[in-house]
Amino acid sequence: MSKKEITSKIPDNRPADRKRALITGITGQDGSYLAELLLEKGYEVHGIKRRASQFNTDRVDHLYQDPHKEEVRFFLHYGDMTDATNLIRIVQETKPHEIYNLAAQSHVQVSFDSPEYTANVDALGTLRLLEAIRILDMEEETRFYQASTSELYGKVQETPQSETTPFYPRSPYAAAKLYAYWITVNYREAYDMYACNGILFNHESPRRGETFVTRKITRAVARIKLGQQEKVYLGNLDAKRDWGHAKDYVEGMWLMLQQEKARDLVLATGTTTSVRDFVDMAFQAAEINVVWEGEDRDEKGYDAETGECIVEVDPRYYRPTEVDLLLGDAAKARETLGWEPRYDLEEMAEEMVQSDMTGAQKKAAVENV
Ligand code: NDP
Ligand code: GDR
Repeated sequence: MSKKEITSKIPDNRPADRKRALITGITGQDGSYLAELLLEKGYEVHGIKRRASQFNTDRVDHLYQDPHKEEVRFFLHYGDMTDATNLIRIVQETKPHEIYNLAAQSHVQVSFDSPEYTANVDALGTLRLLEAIRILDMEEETRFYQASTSELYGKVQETPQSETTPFYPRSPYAAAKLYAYWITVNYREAYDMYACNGILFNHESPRRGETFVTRKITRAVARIKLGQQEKVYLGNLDAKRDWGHAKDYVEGMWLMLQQEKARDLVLATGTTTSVRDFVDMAFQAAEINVVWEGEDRDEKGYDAETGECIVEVDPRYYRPTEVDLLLGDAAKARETLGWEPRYDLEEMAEEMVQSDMTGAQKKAAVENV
């Protein structure tokens, strides 16, 4: 056996006509749903995972296939968006027809603490991957999807926001994603690549990271309901977001790579909701009466009767510059892809609360053993 055969994880007997996809960020919320979707469609799916001191593949563990068996279609490769040679090797070995670049330091608030790292991963990481395709002469055979974001709109210029709305980034995260957006457009124009941006508005699910606001809220609802937590501290309750379900959005990503011509498209629900209203929705799903404190005490009916407070504003969660209002117009995606979101927000809030309730119960059961 040659050294090459030992280090490569990919069997050489794979069918040549099978579609191959490479997903960066496969261990994240969107990566895990996209991997499920592509496997269902018959793809061979390759994903990049980071080395960590503990297992970090929870979201895709159910997709794991024993590499010793025949007909394996799911592969994970160690890698990092900051490591160009590693990316080149993975692209070379996997020879993907489609690359979905979902890897990112994706937390807006964290990007104010780690701006340089965020730029390295989110902006330069995208460049590294595009260059890998070019260095390997794969421009004609490989299609590229870039996970762009409604954060690009930032400071409100107009609503609803569409493909023609000017960008005004309001965080190091958004500024890095702005570079990634334009370098994707530039590689499409300069090298005739099929490369496109999905400008996706916020999308959530039970798999959403625990520190994003919807999940932070639904997790707190579950823990408060079960008596494991007393209250939840939040930042700006007036921010409004166009929240959809991640399952709908990964389908849009796939559709964007199946068109005749690459184009940049907005995916959004067309409805916006404040953080405050999402709090109400989530607590209602668990039949808990919300009691507010802090800045909202007077205005929002602090419950003097019970005296309990379960939601409090803590300015430490305020951002140096905030994106006040996101509301997307996905008419172009509807028209060109036939894409429509299927989930509504209330339904999703309920699903998230239920899932967090199950998780909290399981954890309590384990701790009580
Ligand atoms: P997550 O934060 O859940 O997942 C991010 C993924 O990127 C994880 O797999 C993470 O790995 C990986 N990652 C982070 N840093 C690196 C690195 N240096 N090298 C390799 N991989 C890395 O994000 P989502 O799934 O929610 O979002 C997917 C993409 O879509 C992101 O690019 C995000 O910015 C963008 N986006 C998300 C929206 C949303 O509402 N969810 C809306 C618009 C855009 P690990 O698990 O090891 O941390
Ligand atoms: P966002 O998501 O910044 O829109 O980025 P997040 O859920 O972090 O914040 C949404 C809004 O809620 C306000 N907020 C809080 N946010 C957090 N995280 N924690 C709090 O306690 C809290 N209290 C109020 C925020 O100020 C903000 O206005 C997400 C990410 O997935 C990005 O990667 C993606 O590009 C965009 O969505 C579209």
